[in-house]
Amino acid sequence: MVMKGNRSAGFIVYFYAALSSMAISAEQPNMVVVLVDDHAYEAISAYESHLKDYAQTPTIDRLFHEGMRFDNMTVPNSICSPSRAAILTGQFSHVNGVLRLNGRINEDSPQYPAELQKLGYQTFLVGKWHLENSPKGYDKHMTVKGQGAYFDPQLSGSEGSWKREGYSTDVYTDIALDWLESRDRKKPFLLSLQFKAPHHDYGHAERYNNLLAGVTIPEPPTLYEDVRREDSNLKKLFIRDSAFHMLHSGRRSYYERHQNDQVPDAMGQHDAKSDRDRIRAAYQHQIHKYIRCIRGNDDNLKRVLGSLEAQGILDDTVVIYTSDQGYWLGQHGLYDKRLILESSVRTPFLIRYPRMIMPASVNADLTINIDVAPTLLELAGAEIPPTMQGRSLVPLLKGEPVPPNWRTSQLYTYWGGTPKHYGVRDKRFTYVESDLFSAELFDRKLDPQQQHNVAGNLEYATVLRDMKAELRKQIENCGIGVEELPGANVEADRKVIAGQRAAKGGRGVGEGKEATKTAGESGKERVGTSRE
Ligand SMILES: [Ca+2]
Repeated sequence: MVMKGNRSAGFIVYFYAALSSMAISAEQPNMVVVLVDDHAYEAISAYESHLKDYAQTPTIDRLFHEGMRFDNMTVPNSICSPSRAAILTGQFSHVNGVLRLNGRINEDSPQYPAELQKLGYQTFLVGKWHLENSPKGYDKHMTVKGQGAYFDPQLSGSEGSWKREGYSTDVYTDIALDWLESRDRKKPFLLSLQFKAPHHDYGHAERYNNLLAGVTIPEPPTLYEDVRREDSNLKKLFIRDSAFHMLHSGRRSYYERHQNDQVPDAMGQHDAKSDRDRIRAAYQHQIHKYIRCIRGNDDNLKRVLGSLEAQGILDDTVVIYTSDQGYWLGQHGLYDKRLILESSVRTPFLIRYPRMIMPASVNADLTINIDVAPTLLELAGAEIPPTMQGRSLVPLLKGEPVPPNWRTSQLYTYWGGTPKHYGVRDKRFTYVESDLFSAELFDRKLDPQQQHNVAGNLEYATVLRDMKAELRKQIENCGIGVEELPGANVEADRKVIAGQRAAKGGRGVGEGKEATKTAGESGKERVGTSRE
């Protein structure tokens, strides 16, 4: 489904005429994929959230004004390494093997940069990587270890080892621009530019020290929701065992972590005896620092677009800005991500490619970031490996109706900490199961802030039954064994599962596809030690 932006009918007729004459010319477009860390869609002004007048991102917005914004793009596992693996492989975590932080992609999983490289693309990667395996399919790559540092990052890779002075987002972009301007101009290219920003603790460039200083930034409607007293065990267990509440965490809360921060990011004046005021101050601290941080992402994207424009190749280049997940900016009193709930599971995705995409388009279909790899491969004219589980978004980019057999919900699985859980999200409902609590159901139409678990309400009995059936359908379609579901003992069951798979001849590989994949070993990843 595509809704057109505010454009006159005359312009649209002209635009389609122009499209038909241009569509053939760029057979192998260049690709710039800017993958950042923990950038909430609410903090991109093109998404028009309560923050739009404060978290201003004019260059990221440009990708929407001259391209397409995706409003229902989710991640299958809302944490860094698994989400990055899903983007690279086009596979769910249980197939590509990266269930938790610092995982290793299975050897037999395809990776889209390698497929592009086979087609003759020049490929370059710089920035945060956060997977155990080395980059594959890149002619040159320079990445930081783990999270990397916000300042003076240490990079290593195909070009040796570099210590660079400066703010990481600026440094990564400097390196990307050097490569962009010195590459072989006769070949198409893939540039993967991967910022650490705006990951906690939102380090920002000095030039933004005073951005919005003294300004009170709007709060999300659920900042003071007390999840300790609610009907959702998903939220309760999450704050009990993590640090990710502004004040009421089982481990050091946001407030405790930051109450002694220094200027220019000092915690503001507040009443230390009032829980509510501490939450207020913690949120204002977070959101100021976060906005100062993302401003650096935006101004560096501007440099990239400027270089493409100066080289005369901007319209021959697919430019994507996306994040490895969404992020809570005070919703439910939380920060961080990890749960199936909105703000965490939904990720921003904006794409500019005027040879195919109508300006200011909005897509609201159910998409998952495993769709990115098949999309890029189709755009390049490559064959999509049959073991990729995602679907190409090219028909949606063209503004065509959603293809037949498109997914009816998005599968979600999370193994990374308490509570392990899994579920499905469709256009209205979010349904979640866990071995630790009874199923939960959220009706996002009547309760867009997801404050109420309605699984126990009689009037939702039919919905609950249908969503349970939908989850079972996705589990079957996506080829995850019940023994593999989060909460099961994956390590112990791995051999059993592999044996069953071999006996059955494979696993399902995605919606509308035949089960052709032979048993891959899942649960192969190393359990990470990093906590974020
Ligand atoms: Ca992340």
